[in-house]
Amino acid sequence: MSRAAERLRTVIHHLDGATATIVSFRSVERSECSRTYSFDTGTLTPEQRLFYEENGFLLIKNLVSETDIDRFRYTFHFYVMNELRKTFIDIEPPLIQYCLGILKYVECFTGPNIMAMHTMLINKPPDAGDKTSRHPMHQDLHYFPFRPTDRIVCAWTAMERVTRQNGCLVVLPGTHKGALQEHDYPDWEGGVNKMYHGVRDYDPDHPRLHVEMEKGDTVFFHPLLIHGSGMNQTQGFRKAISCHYASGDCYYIDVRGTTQENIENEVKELAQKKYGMNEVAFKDTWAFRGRLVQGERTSL
Ligand SMILES: O=C(O)CCC(=O)C(=O)O
Repeated sequence: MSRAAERLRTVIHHLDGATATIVSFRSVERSECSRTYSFDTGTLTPEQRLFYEENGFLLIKNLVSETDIDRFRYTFHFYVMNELRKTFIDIEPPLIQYCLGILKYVECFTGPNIMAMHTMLINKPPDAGDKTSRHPMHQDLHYFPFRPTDRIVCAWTAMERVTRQNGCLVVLPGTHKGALQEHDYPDWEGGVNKMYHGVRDYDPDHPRLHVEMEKGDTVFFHPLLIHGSGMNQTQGFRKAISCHYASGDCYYIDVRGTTQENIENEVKELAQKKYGMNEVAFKDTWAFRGRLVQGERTSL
């Protein structure tokens, strides 16, 4: 057996051993020695699991069909047109269909009980020359008042060919093994987007990868993975659809006094301004959006 194959076998054996020792998800996060980022459900190959364990992301080619993507795209277009005319249209059903369609993969990261916490159709505009179409390097966990970290995953699907030219995702492989870092608005000339916080300090020499994708390709990534996206230098809107999932066994935490306090305050301010909600808690803004999509929920 080659050294690489032997190493793969050892790591997978270790991962599955660790998975078998899981008593509850809470105990996994508290016990560093049994930390694992994926489950053996039979969907991912050992190589794919190992890749995710080591890099914090995994690209699955051609996961969402062209027909489905075109349907999401059409609904989005219809939604925007109706928004302009101030007519209400429910965009939820197609987005939920997206969330439901990829659960076989999602459960490899969350386990069998799955909540869809946040679904987005990301319509990245052509850059107007001020570089505001960039998304600063960040960790998604900054926005989440729930844990454990390793049972949260983002799925991000390209709705068209996504390249460096139109602002593909950029990831720093392996950074999911680090801690949640301080985030704030980047010191960029030109301008920044509301709530687009970035990691204050990260190693500028850390290897970075531009994740170029074809329509329907989907990348799954860990909430501590440092990632962002570049400028859209084309004339078109670059479209992607994404969903953040969490295990139904995740639980809310109080982020007061942590690095997440700044985003909590900003979200509360927005809820006050936009909806006149004075007493809304950060976790309520998530509880309101989260939906059970498979299995059971215990506390989210
Ligand atoms: O779609 C993009 O440009 C970036 C998305 C992203 O980083 C996120 O949603 O966390």
